[in-house]
Amino acid sequence: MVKKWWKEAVFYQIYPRSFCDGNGDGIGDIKGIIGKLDYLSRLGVDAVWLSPVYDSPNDDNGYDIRDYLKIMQEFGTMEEFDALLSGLHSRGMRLIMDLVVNHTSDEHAWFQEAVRDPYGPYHDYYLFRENEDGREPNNWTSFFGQGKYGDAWRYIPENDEWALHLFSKKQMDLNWDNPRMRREIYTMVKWWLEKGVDGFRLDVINYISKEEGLPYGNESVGNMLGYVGIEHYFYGPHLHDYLRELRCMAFDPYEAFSVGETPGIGMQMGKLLTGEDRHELDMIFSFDHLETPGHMRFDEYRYDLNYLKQYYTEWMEGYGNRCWMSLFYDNHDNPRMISKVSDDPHYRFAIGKLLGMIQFTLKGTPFLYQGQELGAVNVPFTDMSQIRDVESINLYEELCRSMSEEEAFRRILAGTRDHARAMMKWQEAEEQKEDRDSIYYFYKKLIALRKKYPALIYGEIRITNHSRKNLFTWFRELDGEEFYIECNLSEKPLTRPARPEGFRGLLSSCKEPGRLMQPYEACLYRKEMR
Ligand code: ISL
Ligand code: CA
Repeated sequence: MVKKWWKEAVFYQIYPRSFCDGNGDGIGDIKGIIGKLDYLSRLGVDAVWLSPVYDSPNDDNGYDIRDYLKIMQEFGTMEEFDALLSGLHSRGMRLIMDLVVNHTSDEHAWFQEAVRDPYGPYHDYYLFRENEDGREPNNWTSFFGQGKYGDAWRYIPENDEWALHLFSKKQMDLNWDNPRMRREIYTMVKWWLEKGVDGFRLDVINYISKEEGLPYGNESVGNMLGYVGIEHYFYGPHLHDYLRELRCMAFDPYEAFSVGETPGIGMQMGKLLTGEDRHELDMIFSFDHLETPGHMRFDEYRYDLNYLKQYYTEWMEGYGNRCWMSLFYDNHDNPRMISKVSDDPHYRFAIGKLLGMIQFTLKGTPFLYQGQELGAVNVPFTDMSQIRDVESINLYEELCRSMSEEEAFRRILAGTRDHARAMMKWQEAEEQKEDRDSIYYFYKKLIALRKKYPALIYGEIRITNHSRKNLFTWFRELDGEEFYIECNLSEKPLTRPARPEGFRGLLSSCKEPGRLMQPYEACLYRKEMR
């Protein structure tokens, strides 16, 4: 197993808008983050993934970039960014930026120029198609649209043509088949690496290569997944080539780290993207564990942790020794995992600790999302007027065409990304820091143990009790050092399995582990060395 800093690191995702407000205008900012660096460092964080802080009109909270080389005014200045970077580095932490290069804002200079001069070089930076019969060039639907035929296309009246946007109508897809465009991206990436940033999280990076000719989408695939056309770009023909080029031209000279956001890619394609000798990505985020099969994010249902066991078992046993996995539950695009499992506040901390135990002792790199270390749960929204997210707002409008407003709101409440975008609760963080039974304290201990024992990072993993419902157990082993982990995945007490010989308790989510495992109890044991 090749050793890498990013395999050993604990990452922490910051969504700047809602992390910490440093100047009192109610919006999180870079100054606020700087003020919390000691908090992060004390928790044991090794690297921060910063969601976009670039100049943006905020149609999609910064995932619509107007200028890659400027800082969003609300978030601060480039001087403050530099101070953030050096503040992290001086504490021994690293910084990875969000790289959003599947699309830019329609307010980006490239797009403006592309529209101004349809015969100029920038026109081919995007995916324009001529208007033929007043109809969209194909039937693709956008992720943030209203599911109507061809709503991934925006009509550009200036030139009587259409432009592709897989996300909001202000997020225009870039044409990765244009080498000049690609070179400009590499130059921009190197500009940030030159500053000293340590790598990138690559937004929807598996969508960048679209099938030639942008063929019509299969409607039955569309009905199944909710999006028409996806089979023509979620794993496009030049994806591997473009990733290799990006790595070789921009990342490698700086030894930059990369983690790709790759919705829908699955384990086998994931292997091709992350195989150690393939020179594409270091890691990916796969999302198939975030909803149980048969459910979508906007369904009201309860998540069964037995599915999480099944998912992780498959990846732990099948991903192989040449790939390295990312481990996460929460991010800025999803409701909180604790709430998916149970909305009963009584179980909040138990579930939070259980999730932490799994995340920090399976084989892979944990990514925390701000607030997860406090056991953050969903927000009790009561009305659409409290919802800010472009995805939810558009979906609500679409749903209201086929159901009552109450029903539509219930669905938005189940899945809205705004659950994760509520302000970080700093008062609560202070309280939890003082409380040895808190989830914060538990996470801090887990992180410390993971740092202390390389077996918890590089050790072989062996899962046991495969077919026992509600029980998830596994061993980690490296150079004779052994650990055993046992988890109750349910709300019911569970007979504790016999403890393997010679193991002694190291950390438990409940005060005194007895004959019965408590609801959602999680324990870590270490083999006594003789
Ligand atoms: O693909 C999807 C559904 O199958 C979407 O959920 C998609 O994966 C997701 O929205 C992509 O997220 C990323 O890109 C978006 C941005 O809004 C998100 O915040 C970002 O994480 C567009 O840039
Ligand atoms: Ca502010």
